[in-house]
Amino acid sequence: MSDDSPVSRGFRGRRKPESRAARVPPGQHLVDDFPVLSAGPTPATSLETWTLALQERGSLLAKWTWKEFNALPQTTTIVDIHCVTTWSKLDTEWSGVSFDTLLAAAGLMEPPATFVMAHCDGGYTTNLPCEDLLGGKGMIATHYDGEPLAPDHGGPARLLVPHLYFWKSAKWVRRLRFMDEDEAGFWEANGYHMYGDPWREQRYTGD
Ligand SMILES: Nc1nc2c(c(=O)[nH]1)N[C@H]1C(S)=C(S)[C@@H](COP(=O)(O)O)O[C@H]1N2
Ligand SMILES: [Mo]
Repeated sequence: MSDDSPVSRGFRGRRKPESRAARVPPGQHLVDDFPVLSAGPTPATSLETWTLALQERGSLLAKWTWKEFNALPQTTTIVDIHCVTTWSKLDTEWSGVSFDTLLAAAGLMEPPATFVMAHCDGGYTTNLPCEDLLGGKGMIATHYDGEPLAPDHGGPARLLVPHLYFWKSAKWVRRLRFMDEDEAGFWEANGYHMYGDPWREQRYTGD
């Protein structure tokens, strides 16, 4: 179809708003600001003592200091995020280290277990299938919109798993603990869904 065809022009004209709406999961609405949702106070962690660890059954698989972590290959991604409290935000830009890169840096060919629990400063936890972090689907983000991640949004580093409800994107993450069986994290033990797919509206236990 040629570029000056009225059919093509009309199609493109309608397409943009439609495609934005198509990116909003059921029961969600778009916001332009970036709300802060935290179950407790924002912890203050010194970059001198910050470490990120991979752990399995009580044993340490790998650990990076802030300096070591930032020397790992970095990736940038632009994704839509969906909070269970019904706000969604399109085209958010994040940089950091993908879970794939982290595994490789730890000398692991694949995750050593089926599930993972993210542990954070302040005590927050959330559980995920490892599969949901693979293939570029999950990362440890240190930058938002080209700037170091603000403390309220999880700085210095947070998990980012945008295809699941945003409570799975653990702020101030410090440790990923591999688990053979799925265990409930903080919100999951308080009535939220174990998986949390926004496209299937898996908000609460039983959804
Ligand atoms: N450590 C920690 N991570 C957390 C939370 C929290 O309370 N503590 N809240 C979760 C919830 S419910 C949401 S919606 C997002 C909010 O991230 P934001 O404050 O950057 O918007 O962080 C998630 N990660
Ligand atoms: Mo949330």
